[in-house]
Amino acid sequence: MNLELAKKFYKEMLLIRRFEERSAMLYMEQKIRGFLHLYIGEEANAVGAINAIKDDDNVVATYREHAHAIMKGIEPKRVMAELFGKVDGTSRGRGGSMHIFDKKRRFFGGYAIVAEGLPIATGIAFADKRQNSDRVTLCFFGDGAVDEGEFHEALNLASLWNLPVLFYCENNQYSMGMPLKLAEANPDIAKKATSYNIESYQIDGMDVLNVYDVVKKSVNKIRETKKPILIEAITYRFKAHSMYDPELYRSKDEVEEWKKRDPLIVLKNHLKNENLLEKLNEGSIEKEVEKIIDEAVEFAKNSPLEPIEDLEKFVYAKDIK
Ligand SMILES: Cc1ncc(C[n+]2csc(CCOP(=O)(O)OP(=O)(O)O)c2C)c(N)n1
Ligand SMILES: [Mg+2]
Repeated sequence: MNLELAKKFYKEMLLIRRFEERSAMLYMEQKIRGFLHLYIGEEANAVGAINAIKDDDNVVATYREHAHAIMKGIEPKRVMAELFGKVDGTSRGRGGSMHIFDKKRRFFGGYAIVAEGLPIATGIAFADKRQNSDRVTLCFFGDGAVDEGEFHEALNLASLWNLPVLFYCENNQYSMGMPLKLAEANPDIAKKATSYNIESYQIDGMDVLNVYDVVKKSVNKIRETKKPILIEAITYRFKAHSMYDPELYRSKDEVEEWKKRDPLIVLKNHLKNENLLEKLNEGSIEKEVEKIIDEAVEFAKNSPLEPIEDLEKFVYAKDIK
């Protein structure tokens, strides 16, 4: 195992965990308003997958996207400012939690509509292909998106036109309160790719090292062949769907069972098995992470609201640099 990489992944997963926990607290204090969907439990996916692509590659995500934005290189303080609705946020505070976007970092959203990112990712890959670029588009979506026509349309066109997209399904087994097995005639999502002549893999989405390896190989292959691949990562969200969900559709025992496979624990177990756990320095990583989160919150609190006279700016593309 590469110890430096494992340490990096641990720190990044912890950063996301603490970012989300703090966001929930700030939501209760009404510093953050609107919708808020937490990624706690699913960290291995954004961390493993985005570490396996290049800076210049594209990422498209869902409304549960704080982690993906941070992993794509957007500073946590700018993501936090967006959650606060402040002008230093990535979308000047106009989008909030579900609409993080950063063209320079090639982070193309943040979408409130289920499955909205899939056709957009396909379109971005189409543009890259026409410009003879080497980029790959990594498109995250939930198991709920598979119920939508957009999933099937996007997969069909990406395959037909040989587009460089990695479709990455974060199968946390629920779409709000709807269990996957009650929504899909065939809940095997990876298998659905076969109908579109797309290669696919079902993987353990709680193991960051595994996610990193499979995505790395898949992205290399996509760059070479220009054909899409689909990955279905089996994962779990430890918290409610959003801040308004009383979680009546699953038992506490089920949640506790999944917590035994917390991605932070899974990674620590890998280190333990190789007698490397004491080299992790958990305490100092925790302190470093705490500092980043404190600074992000301070920055967001101090950032102003957008002045009212700017309201008509950035409505049309001509205002966007
Ligand atoms: C087209 C559309 N239909 C319904 C909704 C309401 N809705 C918001 S989140 C959600 C669940 C989606 O679940 P999934 O894709 O599995 O993502 P997860 O929340 O589990 O990450 C639904 C149905 C929506 N936003 N868009
Ligand atoms: Mg889901």
